[in-house]
Amino acid sequence: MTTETITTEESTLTINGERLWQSLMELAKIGAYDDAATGLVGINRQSLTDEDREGRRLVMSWMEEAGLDVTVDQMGNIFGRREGTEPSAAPVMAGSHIDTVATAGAFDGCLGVLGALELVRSLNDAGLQTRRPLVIAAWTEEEGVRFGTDMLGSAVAAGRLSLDYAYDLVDEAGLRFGDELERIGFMGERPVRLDAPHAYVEAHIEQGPVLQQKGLAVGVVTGVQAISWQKVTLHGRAAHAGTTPTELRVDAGLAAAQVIVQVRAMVDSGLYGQLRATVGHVRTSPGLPSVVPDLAEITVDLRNPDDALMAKAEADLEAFLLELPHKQPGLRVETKRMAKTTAVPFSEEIQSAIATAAQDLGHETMRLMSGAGHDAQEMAAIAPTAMIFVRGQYDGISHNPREYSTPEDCAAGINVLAKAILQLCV
Ligand code: HGY
Ligand code: MN
Ligand code: MN
Repeated sequence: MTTETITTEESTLTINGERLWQSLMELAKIGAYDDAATGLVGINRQSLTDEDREGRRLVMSWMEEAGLDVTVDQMGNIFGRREGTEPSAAPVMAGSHIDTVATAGAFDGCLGVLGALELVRSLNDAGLQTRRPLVIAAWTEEEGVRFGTDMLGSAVAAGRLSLDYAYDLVDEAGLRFGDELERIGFMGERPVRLDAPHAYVEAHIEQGPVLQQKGLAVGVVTGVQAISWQKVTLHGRAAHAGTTPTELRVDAGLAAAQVIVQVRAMVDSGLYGQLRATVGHVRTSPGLPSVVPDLAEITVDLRNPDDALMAKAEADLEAFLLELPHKQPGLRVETKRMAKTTAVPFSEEIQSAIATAAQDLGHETMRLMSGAGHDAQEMAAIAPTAMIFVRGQYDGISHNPREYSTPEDCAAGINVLAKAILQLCV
């Protein structure tokens, strides 16, 4: 088949929505489990697990079938490169992640990686070549739920975090990131520090209710809000739940509950702008009905679009934690930073490339900020970057097996990605 180079920004390519959907459903089979809470099939493909290795191998085989030059870097980030007519030109990059939380749906991250792959497949079908090279990325440990720091692979590639920091992270079972990366065979040779691409565009399911409420299939993402994750460990004293007088108790479970109530009170106070807060992980020990817990381990996830108000929330939470031992003498409080990212604005230029692409394809869009963290926020540090959101159904629920977008909306979002990328590749 002859290849024709795409030379004008008016070029339009229609992706194969059916093939995209098939690939999404195929990848979703890896890590599938019966979710008791929803009665649906969920996905648990946490990073560097055997399931993740299987998913990685499948996506790499698809990249190779599409003729991409596939490389893996020192963080296990996977890259597929499609050469352009000008190999020395800085590439345009598109991608996301294929690792999932433990109770995931089929779209978070995967839509961005498989959507970029569908663009390549469609370029191949059309016999088209771009001037700039095109690179697809699948980033390691975007979710952060196994090793405790989110956007890990892209943060090291873009230079915010070090390889040593990442390698020494450990999971709940004490398994070290670097060892697990070695174990699954994805500690690649490619140096992890990325040369700045010409641009980076990430398509992602919105994971929130806004596009559905507005009746829009596609949104243009203006940036990402600040994220703060910390682990708080409360040390009390184990004692008999019946014989020990209340005034002699040092109840770690009570202290954990006080923190959970406090973070919601901070949100409701209105003193921290659009603060969002969740204590997602709670573990008490020994976890027995007749024993006052001597240990409680919780995680505190704070989100805020305003860095100054995030800092105020973190400082006020720290002050509250310091007060806890005065409420229960003998209580000891330990905190450990897990993740911290500032609010990140996306490139106006890339946002308008996306908005123009959507408009040319007849899609009405809106600009919205991302409530979730994404690899794009790391790439924004080294290249003009923005994101495309695809409407989610059921109030945009995500990090839950109910996460869903329609084949039509997925195709719409990836057609916009294709058009925006082609404009940027010229
Ligand atoms: O937590 C987040 O915002 C993202 O899903 N890692
Ligand atoms: Mn994601
Ligand atoms: Mn996620």
